[in-house]
Amino acid sequence: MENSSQVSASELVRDFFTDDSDEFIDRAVQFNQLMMKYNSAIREVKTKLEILNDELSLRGESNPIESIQSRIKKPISIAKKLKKMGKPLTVESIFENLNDVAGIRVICPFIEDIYRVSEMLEAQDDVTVITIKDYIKNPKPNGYRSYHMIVEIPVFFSRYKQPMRVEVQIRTVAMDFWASLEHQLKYKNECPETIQIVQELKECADVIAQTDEKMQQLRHRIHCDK
Ligand code: 0O2
Repeated sequence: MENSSQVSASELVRDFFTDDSDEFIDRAVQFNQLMMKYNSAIREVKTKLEILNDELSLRGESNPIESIQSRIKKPISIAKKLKKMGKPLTVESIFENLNDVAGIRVICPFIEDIYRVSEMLEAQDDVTVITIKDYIKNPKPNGYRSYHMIVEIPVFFSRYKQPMRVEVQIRTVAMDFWASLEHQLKYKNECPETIQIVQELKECADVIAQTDEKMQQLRHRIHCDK
């Protein structure tokens, strides 16, 4: 039995949460709902990719996908990006202005697998390609290579469907190895070594590009392809 001197949970909540906190909770709920939608979109695109990989494998063709990773952008990174863009920090603004809250990284063995995967994804009825950035044909000056797609897919909820955008980065094992190390530079303070490191990373990127090409040629020769 509740002691009359004890404050009930509902009273405590009522006293603790002011009008301001109602708004805070409302926004937090909206933010969580949006992140749930991005998570659902990731699951849909990931499943599509896994099905394609399984199907090709059953047909006796080599798997074009080595592995798939995914992530939801962290709130701090979302806030930094919106601030940099000069956009408001609201749930509506996240949905309208950011294309990479939901991110999928697809790692392929060979360069030709990257284009095969992207074509198969693009060919699906419910996938709309919003943008493509081909940093393999047009590498960044620092040597970064990868194939980026922003795709939109409808996600079905209990009472409605919503088109959600997902960033898909497709790259070879070697490109991924390079990008992972290079990405660490972003979080390091400049030091006297930085210029030299940037130059050596560019050299590594060039070696990796040649190696990716060579491995693909060798694969063709092993399978006696024309
Ligand atoms: P994080 O921490 O990986 O999320 P946009 O997203 O189109 O508004 P941008 O930068 O024009 O902005 O898009 P782009 O060029 O397609 O790059 C998006 C993502 O690709 C980056 O996300 C990185 O993950 C990756 N990327 C692009 N350039 C480089 C690079 O030079 N080195 C490495 N290691 N990764 C790169 P974020 O949000 O910058 O970072």
